[in-house]
Amino acid sequence: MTDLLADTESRSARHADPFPVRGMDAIVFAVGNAKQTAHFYASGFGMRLVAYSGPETGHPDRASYVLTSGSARFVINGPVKAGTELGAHIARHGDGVTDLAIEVPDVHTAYRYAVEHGAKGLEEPHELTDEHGTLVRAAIATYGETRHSLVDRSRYHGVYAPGYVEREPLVAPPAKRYFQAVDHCVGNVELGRMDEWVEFYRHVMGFTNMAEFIGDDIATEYSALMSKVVADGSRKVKFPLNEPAVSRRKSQIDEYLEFYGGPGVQHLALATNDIIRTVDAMRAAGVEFLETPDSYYEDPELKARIGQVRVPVAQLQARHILVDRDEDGYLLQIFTKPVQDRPTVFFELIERHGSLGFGKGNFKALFEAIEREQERRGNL
Ligand code: TYF
Ligand code: FE
Repeated sequence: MTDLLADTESRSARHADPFPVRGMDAIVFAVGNAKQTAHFYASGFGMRLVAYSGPETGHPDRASYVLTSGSARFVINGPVKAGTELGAHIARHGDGVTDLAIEVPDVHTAYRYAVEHGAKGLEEPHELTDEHGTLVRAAIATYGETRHSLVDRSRYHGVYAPGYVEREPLVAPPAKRYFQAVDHCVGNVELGRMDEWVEFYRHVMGFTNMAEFIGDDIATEYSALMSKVVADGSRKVKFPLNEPAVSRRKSQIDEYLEFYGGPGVQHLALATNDIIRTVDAMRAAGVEFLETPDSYYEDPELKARIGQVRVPVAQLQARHILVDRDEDGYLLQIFTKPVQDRPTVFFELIERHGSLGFGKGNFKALFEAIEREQERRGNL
């Protein structure tokens, strides 16, 4: 009996998550013109503007717009005067992502664990309080000038955070949201540094490797990049990491690193449960997607590989939606073109039906589509 208990205890200790997370809290963007970017995510991505902070609310240096779609939250920050650090960040990188904020049950414990395991602390745990409750925050550094804020909002009931006011939508949100969650957030790091960053997430946050990766073989054949995926114990937070691979062509990751001025967030995947409707709505609103040649859909191999999916292949083909199947199920996915003039940040829409992967079967078609765009820009 005692033995059995001891055994159960050691087993649960072994399986205890060293860094429990609740999910992504927010994707924080730094942009030159927050008002116009907020409009883009409202009109193009169907997001609802819910909160605002800026000069009118006691922040003379910046404007911040908070938009949501289901559990996904974007915070758009832009400078409102000359000479700010935010403005200098934008001068260095262009518009981009500054913070992949993670919601945790206990900020103090998470921050201490991360710093003790080698993270650089950027903000010690601190409380922010207003009439809606208390929010706890801290922040650690990750690749490039990107950070992970750690946020506990379990005792906060306001619309976003102290210092923000509720704000009515700019554009009437669509009757049905276009996406309901952030599926994964991808970082680009320098040549030869991917494994260091995988180790960083393993040590600092207790994340583990997921099965999907792009190794040397695929890299030299067609992708010009290598990739590994780390995730928290519950798989709610998934961070693929890319590095350029040496190949005959200039890697899309090198193009990113050159135009962003260093490592940073490359793409954000948004989970939808109706990719057909979402792509139609976003395209109608002017969002541009990568194109996939008809040969992808006409390949007899495709039908054999994917089997039966919820819509006829013709409907996917008409919209350039990609499809992949693995042992757990299938997924539908599509990629936008970069959402700013620099070839840096882009989005993915993903509709999962069992598959936990990232579209391994589509890597070739996807990377060919990305390279066609790179060539059009004169960067190949
Ligand atoms: O997140 C992923 O792994 C997929 C595939 O530069 C991918 O979306 C990987 C690397 C890349 C673009 C897409
Ligand atoms: Fe992805």
